[in-house]
Amino acid sequence: MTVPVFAIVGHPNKGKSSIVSTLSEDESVAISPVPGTTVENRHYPMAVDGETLYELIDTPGFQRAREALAWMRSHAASAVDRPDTVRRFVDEHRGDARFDAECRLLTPILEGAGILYVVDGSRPFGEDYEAEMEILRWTGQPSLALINMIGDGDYSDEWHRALGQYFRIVRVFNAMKADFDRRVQLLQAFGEIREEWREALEKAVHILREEHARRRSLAARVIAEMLTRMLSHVRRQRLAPDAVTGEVRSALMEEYKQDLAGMEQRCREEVEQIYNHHHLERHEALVQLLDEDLFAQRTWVLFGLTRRQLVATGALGGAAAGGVIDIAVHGASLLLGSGLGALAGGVSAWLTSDRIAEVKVLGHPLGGEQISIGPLRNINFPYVVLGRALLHQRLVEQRTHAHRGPLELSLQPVQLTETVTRHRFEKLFAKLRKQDAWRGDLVDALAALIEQQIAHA
Ligand SMILES: Nc1nc2c(ncn2[C@@H]2O[C@H](COP(=O)(O)OP(=O)(O)O)[C@@H](O)[C@H]2O)c(=O)[nH]1
Ligand SMILES: [Mg+2]
Repeated sequence: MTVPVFAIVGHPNKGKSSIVSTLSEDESVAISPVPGTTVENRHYPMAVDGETLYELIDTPGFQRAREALAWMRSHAASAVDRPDTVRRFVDEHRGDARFDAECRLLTPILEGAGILYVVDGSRPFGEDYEAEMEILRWTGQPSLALINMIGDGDYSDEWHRALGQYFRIVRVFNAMKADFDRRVQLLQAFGEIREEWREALEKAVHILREEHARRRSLAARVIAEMLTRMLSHVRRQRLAPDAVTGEVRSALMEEYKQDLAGMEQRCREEVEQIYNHHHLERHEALVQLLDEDLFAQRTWVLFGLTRRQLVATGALGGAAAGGVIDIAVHGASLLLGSGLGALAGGVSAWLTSDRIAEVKVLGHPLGGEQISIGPLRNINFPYVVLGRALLHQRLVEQRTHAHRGPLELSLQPVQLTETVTRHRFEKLFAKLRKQDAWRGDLVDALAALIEQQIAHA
């Protein structure tokens, strides 16, 4: 099957490279507010598992369309002659600096690439564009027009009318915001412009859909593995005979927290890789919420469960069974039947970020003592981490590769809204807290639950 190839053409600075970047999922495409940034044709294949589904060619923008058209008009004998006249134009002006852009962008089209003509629908239509569209029509190649909305204005109606005279298919496509479904719709439209590409593009859509689901499943697994690792994390340190226990203990607790924060960072990187985002900037003002310290109170208020939710989840019951409640202090009142109120009060210390895991002083196998922190006992912690991970996954999935700069936090934090769901998670968290060795079945179950959450978001 021949791989469909599309040349993205248009005026300078109308978002051509942005569209190429989004459709090829390639963040290396040069995008810039400076016109003339793209000076050479570049080929960007969209490949899944090594198989190229389609290829996009980023081209420089038209520079002298009117002059070029004037030349062609004066050299074409009849309409039949038009594609050959364009060819002659390119042949005769190769190496002529004046028509460098025109020659470059027309070459792949004359070699059989489909045309994607890009305009900015936030700016008015102007006569300059007519020469560009006319030249493209002269090539006789199948074509489609895309209206990219860069600014706030909306001239899409007049653009639709103008483009409709030259292109059979005209679509509005926002390179920056296009979600997965939009991209798929566009590929389907590509399939309409040339019959022999239809099959290849239908197949591409099918593969991309599968890939979309596969990525969600992979991301869910990465998140599940991170949570599992966190829940069973332990750090130990031998106490020197003259050490001040309190100091060693706070230093070790700092390290323990850093371990957890590091696991979260690695999880994010892995999720970003899954979505072909290899150089995503995350450490900027807009990411505040995600980059804010995992243990900051604000983070916990936003992502963690409330005490009421935790009670409804059954987490507190599980906590009591897991020995989280200090029985020596609170056990008595429990036995005296003061009920859930007292239970919740006793557990409250474990709901906030400053009580993460149990700290014990134990004998060291080689003599003396050691401090041990972990495994993780905090009931709310996995929900905080899960909420942050789900939000991050969603932002990364929705982000087009044309989007440069830091991740933007335009969404509400993700919370598990249904009690039933929280209950399911809680059961797994409880089991994971108790596991002595890595239990694949629990990780699988957790990954499946997370995948459901991602799908329902
Ligand atoms: N807000 C917004 N800006 C865009 C969009 N598409 C492109 N731009 C910006 O417009 C400028 C030119 O984009 P680029 O893709 O390099 O255009 P090209 O010269 O046609 O290849 C860059 O600053 C882009 O960030 C869009 O859909 N929305
Ligand atoms: Mg460009």
